[in-house]
Amino acid sequence: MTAPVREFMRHEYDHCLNKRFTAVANLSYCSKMIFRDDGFDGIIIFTSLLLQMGGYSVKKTMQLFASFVLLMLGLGKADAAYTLNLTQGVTKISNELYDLHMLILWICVAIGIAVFGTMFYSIYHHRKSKGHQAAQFHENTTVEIVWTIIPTLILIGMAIPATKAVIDLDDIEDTEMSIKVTGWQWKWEYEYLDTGIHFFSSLDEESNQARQIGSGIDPKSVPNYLLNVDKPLVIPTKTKIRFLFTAADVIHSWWVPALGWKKDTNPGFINEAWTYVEEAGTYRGQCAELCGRDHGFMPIVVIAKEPQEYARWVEEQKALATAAANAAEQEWSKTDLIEKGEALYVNNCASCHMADGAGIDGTFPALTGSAIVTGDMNGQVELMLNGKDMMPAFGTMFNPVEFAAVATYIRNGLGNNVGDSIQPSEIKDLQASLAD
Ligand code: HEC
Ligand SMILES: [Cu+2]
Repeated sequence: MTAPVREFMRHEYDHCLNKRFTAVANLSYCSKMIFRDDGFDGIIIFTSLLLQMGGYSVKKTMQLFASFVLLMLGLGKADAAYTLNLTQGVTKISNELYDLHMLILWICVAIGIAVFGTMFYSIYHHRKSKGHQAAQFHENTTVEIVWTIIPTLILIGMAIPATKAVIDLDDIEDTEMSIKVTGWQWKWEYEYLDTGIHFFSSLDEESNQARQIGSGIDPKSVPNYLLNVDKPLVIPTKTKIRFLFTAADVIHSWWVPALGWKKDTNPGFINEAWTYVEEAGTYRGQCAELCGRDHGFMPIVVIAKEPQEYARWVEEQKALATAAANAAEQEWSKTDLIEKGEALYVNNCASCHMADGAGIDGTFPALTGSAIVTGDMNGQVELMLNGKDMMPAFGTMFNPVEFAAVATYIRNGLGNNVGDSIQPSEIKDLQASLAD
């Protein structure tokens, strides 16, 4: 903001505060936050004029309205979480949508002012007490043609940019890479179709612990509470990326506000979208479809990296995949499996079977003392591989080591004491037969 405008504004604020302003005015004072270079000068001067009018003529109502406008502007700029407007986002399409939104908003504001202005003007100036008489005509062809043509032109004027934006939203031509996103109760699966990178992304451990009833952990002490994941989706900046969306159980919806759109993920369907992120950064979102008990606990984190850094990340992931494949070939001790399995259980099974394995009566069976868990290993492994009703299929969700670890843990933890274990190499063969 330019210095004269800043000066003008400060004067206006002080002026207002000296007058009859009370709590609302003090709140509107927050909007001093807009004393930044953000191109809001015009709106600010306009609002100040309103304030001035408020001070001198129409008094209270106008003052309240003016301070409310300032309040919105002020808080909006001061804290992104409380902004009332659409976020501008960080992608080509989000900016286009934002511009469209602002254009339509201002058209509506202009229409509103014109229509209500005329109306209030007429009501006030042509009132009966002044001796005005109602005109007694109807059916005026010229007026009817005018009030049909003008709105039609306005609608066409709005439809042109809107159609362009909708077409751009669907334009998945020339994408440079594709990522398949699958919604699960309650996590996200990401498959990079070009490099074969594949992982699941669930609520981070800290949020997960804090959210448990009676955890005693203050959610405010957890950074990005319920908006953080164990493994974020990493994408390159300045690259046109195609997303394919589907779901494995119920309908979910993948929503990262900074990307500008939200897509439903439906079982049996594939939806498409694309993005082109301009700036490196961390962008957070959530599942936006009511998808069951833990709907509120499936956040999304997208980390956009510069292309070279992204390439480095891809190499790291490939190395990790090789290491995991090697680990699956090794012989694992029962103790190591149980230790690894416990952490995996907390993140992947406890939301249904409960942290202590007690389940929820009538919905999720207890694993403690379960006939399947204490029975034949093959029966339990088969159920975990293929799933059953509400029990998700973990066949592809875990790598062989992870699968063997959880399978071993539930038999030797949660109050069970079966004593046996299963090797990752056996799981690997079972998974391979699943893929056929
Ligand atoms: C979305 C909720 C959900 C999650 C998450 C889940 N399960 Fe289940 N699980 C179920 C349901 C429901 C059943 C009952 C299935 C049936 O018999 O129809 C079940 C059954 C089981 C059974 C058989 C128990 C019995 O006595 O019938 C085992 C074993 C099991 N789950 C293990 C696991 C493991 C291990 C995990 C984590 C890797 C897990 N489940 C994650 C919902 C879940
Ligand atoms: Cu969901």
